Amino acid sequence: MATLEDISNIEIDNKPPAPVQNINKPSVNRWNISCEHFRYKRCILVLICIILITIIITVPTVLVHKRRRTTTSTTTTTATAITATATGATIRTTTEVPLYFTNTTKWKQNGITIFSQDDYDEFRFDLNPMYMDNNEAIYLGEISKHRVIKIKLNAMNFSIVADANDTDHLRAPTDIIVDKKTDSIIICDQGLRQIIRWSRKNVTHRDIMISEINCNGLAMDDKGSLYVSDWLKVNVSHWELGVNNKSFVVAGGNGNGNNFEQLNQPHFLFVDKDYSLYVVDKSNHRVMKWEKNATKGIVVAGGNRAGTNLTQLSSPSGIVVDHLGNIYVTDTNNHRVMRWIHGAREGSIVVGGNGTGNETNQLDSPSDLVFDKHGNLYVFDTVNQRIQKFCIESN
Ligand SMILES: *[C@@H]1O[C@H](CO)[C@@H](O)[C@H](O)[C@H]1NC(C)=O
Ligand SMILES: *[C@@H]1O[C@H](CO)[C@@H](O)[C@H](O)[C@H]1NC(C)=O
Ligand SMILES: *[C@@H]1O[C@H](CO)[C@@H](O)[C@H](O)[C@H]1NC(C)=O
Ligand SMILES: *[C@@H]1O[C@H](CO)[C@@H](O)[C@H](O)[C@H]1NC(C)=O
Ligand SMILES: *[C@@H]1O[C@H](CO)[C@@H](O)[C@H](O)[C@H]1NC(C)=O
Ligand SMILES: *[C@@H]1O[C@H](CO)[C@@H](O)[C@H](O)[C@H]1NC(C)=O
Ligand SMILES: *[C@@H]1O[C@H](CO)[C@@H](O)[C@H](O)[C@H]1NC(C)=O
Ligand SMILES: *[C@@H]1O[C@H](CO)[C@@H](O)[C@H](O)[C@H]1NC(C)=O
Ligand SMILES: *[C@@H]1O[C@H](CO)[C@@H](O)[C@H](O)[C@H]1NC(C)=O
Ligand SMILES: CC(=O)N[C@H]1CO[C@H](CO)[C@@H](O)[C@@H]1O
Repeated sequence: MATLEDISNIEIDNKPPAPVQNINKPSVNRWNISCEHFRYKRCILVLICIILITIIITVPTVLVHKRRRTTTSTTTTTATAITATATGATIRTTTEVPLYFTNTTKWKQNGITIFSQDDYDEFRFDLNPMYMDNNEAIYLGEISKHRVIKIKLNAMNFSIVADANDTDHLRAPTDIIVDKKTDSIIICDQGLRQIIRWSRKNVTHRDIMISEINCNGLAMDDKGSLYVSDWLKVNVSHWELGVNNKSFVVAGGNGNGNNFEQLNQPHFLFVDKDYSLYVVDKSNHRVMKWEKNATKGIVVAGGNRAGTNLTQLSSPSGIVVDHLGNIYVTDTNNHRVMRWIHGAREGSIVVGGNGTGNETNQLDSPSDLVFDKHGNLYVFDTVNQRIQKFCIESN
């Protein structure tokens, strides 16, 4: 039996029949390109440490009251900054978001391909979902391959965590979450109309958590409650599993439409620390925010029909919301990633927006997005069948 150790070390031989592939393609060099800011940041950290040590050594000897006060304030500020960086990715809702993003954080416009699905020989348009796990690996749901693969961020290898050529167990994973408490992957299995929990310790151990649901997207809050978007019922339901299996509608549920209490193709979801739910309302080309217990949503991005203006989105899919309430959304049919500052009437382009194509500054129908703890952005670039990494440039 495969254990967690096996999976995380990618010990292929000990796993049940799961094809593991190594990508030995030219991307080896690209993979090893680290973002320059890392080195820069590290240098700054080292400098700060040196300064701190110097200060600590100097302060007791120089007993000038005023100077000591200045030193104290410097130390406090630095310590806060370091803490913020260290705890950057601890608040976990749908995905991990660094806490130090500002209204003007920028990313390099040219992406690095860290993974590509070279083995496909036909055109596919799967809005594959991603999940960032502990900044060490990205889980990618491959919808038409009926499986979830784990891509390690520091190596060229990737492993298939939940293989499902056996379509009795997994068919079309449209969204994924890693649940650390139970050490499992929770998969929205649209093909089999269920939410399943797949153990990472024992890959043959699976539980059906919710059945008969036409799930599109998934989110989990810090209490472990699940939120599931249902494209057919056009609602998002909230589930407290294990306790009483109680569920209730938290968004939509009023049929297809574009009123504030309606949705049209609810897709990916995000829950923030106040339990506000962000729903990518795909066919309304907008993002809705449903505050806890709200009976209708608020348009927080798009909502001006499909189009390419900065006030518009066109069939958006992926979403991440940072601690400022700024929204990052993949504007799929505009081939770009947008940021909508909290309360803004229009968005700004984060990356892409240079037409369709496979150049490094282009995207072609991006589906999902995730960030690592350094703030680097990863986008699943659907038609190009690759994951692009965009290094953070400035904060
Ligand atoms: C799953 O399907 C792929 C492609 O059809 C094949 O290469 C692979 O060997 C299959 N794996 C298993 C375990 O059957
Ligand atoms: C970021 O933008 C929001 C909305 O415009 C504003 O309220 C906030 O003060 C800005 N934050 C900073 C640090 O500029
Ligand atoms: C990839 O995996 C192979 C065997 O599974 C191993 O020999 C190799 O060192 C791994 N490469 C990296 C970069 O981890
Ligand atoms: C793994 O899970 C399967 C199915 O639940 C079970 O039959 C098997 O005993 C488990 N193996 C281990 C080592 O726990
Ligand atoms: C909740 O649902 C799960 C899966 O259907 C089931 O195994 C469990 O017994 C249920 N628990 C309660 C309290 O109904
Ligand atoms: C909302 O979705 C759930 C799960 O699919 C379903 O059971 C329920 O009937 C729906 N409710 C409404 C009001 O649409
Ligand atoms: C939301 O509703 C629940 C019961 O449905 C209630 O216990 C809770 O206090 C409400 N929260 C707010 C913020 O109104
Ligand atoms: C897009 O913006 C331009 C310039 O601001 C404006 O002329 C045009 O009407 C806008 N289009 C739509 C569909 O809003
Ligand atoms: C990029 O697109 C061009 C034009 O469509 C094509 O010729 C080329 O093979 C593509 N490159 C890759 C790496 O797919
Ligand atoms: C809209 C637009 O032109 N976006 C970007 C295209 O790519 C270059 C870099 O190659 C960026 O500078 C643009 O902002």
